[in-house]
Amino acid sequence: MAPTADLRMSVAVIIPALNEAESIGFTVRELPWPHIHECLVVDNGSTDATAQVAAAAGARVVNAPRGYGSACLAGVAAAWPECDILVFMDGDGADVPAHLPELVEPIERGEQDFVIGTRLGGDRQGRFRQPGSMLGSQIFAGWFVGQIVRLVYRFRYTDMCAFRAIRRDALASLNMQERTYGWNLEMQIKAVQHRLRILEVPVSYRVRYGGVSKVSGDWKASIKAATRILQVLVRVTRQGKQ
Ligand SMILES: Nc1nc2c(ncn2[C@@H]2O[C@H](COP(=O)(O)OP(=O)(O)OP(=O)(O)O)[C@@H](O)[C@H]2O)c(=O)[nH]1
Ligand SMILES: [Mg+2]
Repeated sequence: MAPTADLRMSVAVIIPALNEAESIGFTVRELPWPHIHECLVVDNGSTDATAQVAAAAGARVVNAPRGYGSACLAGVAAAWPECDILVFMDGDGADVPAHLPELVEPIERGEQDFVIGTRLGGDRQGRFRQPGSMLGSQIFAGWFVGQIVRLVYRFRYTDMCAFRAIRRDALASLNMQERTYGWNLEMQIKAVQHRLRILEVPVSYRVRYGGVSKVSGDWKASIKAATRILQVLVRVTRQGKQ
């Protein structure tokens, strides 16, 4: 990617949200608005007032077919053309959007193409991980995947944090395929395969603001997500760069 500094890059924040009426208003309002051009909340079939609450808080709401990856892809497609940095984060209030400038600025300075949060930064730089915000299985999954990617590609991730920023043209070059929970991992592996300049930044992480977990709090959904993540790990590493 072009190693040029462009301090006028526009940022779109993309938030996949499924039945997050209790949290999405807080999440959207908490964004550091002076740093962003627009916020897209991607709703796919919420049966609560997610869309209305998000719109009232200042987001543009778009709809997508079911699935976390489908929601992210729909957000990418809908982002205004002038937005050249895309930030992804969850809609449950767990991510701390005050860190957004730290994710975005290395890209604006032309130093990185992909900057990903890690929730395992301990209390480095005043970061915190609220007790109960991450299950042991989530920490293990990030570690395990990090080890496999390191063995295959000699690049070490410590987490599969959903809070991340990427140059829009770099993301387009990855040709993302995943429509469900493997989306985050597919992006990480393909970023390494495509030799993007990648930086992990420690971020804080909280217990969700309200509402019900779609993944970690439900063991059936957790098994489904873990299976999907493993499938993506095998598929994307076996296929190699495409
Ligand atoms: N659009 C869309 N969003 C989804 C879907 N599944 C989950 N989400 C959103 O993806 C984000 C992550 O899901 P969570 O339920 O927070 O998963 P989690 O972080 O493992 O669980 P918690 O520990 O409760 O936070 C949230 O913003 C969800 O609303 C989906 O199928 N479509
Ligand atoms: Mg969550």
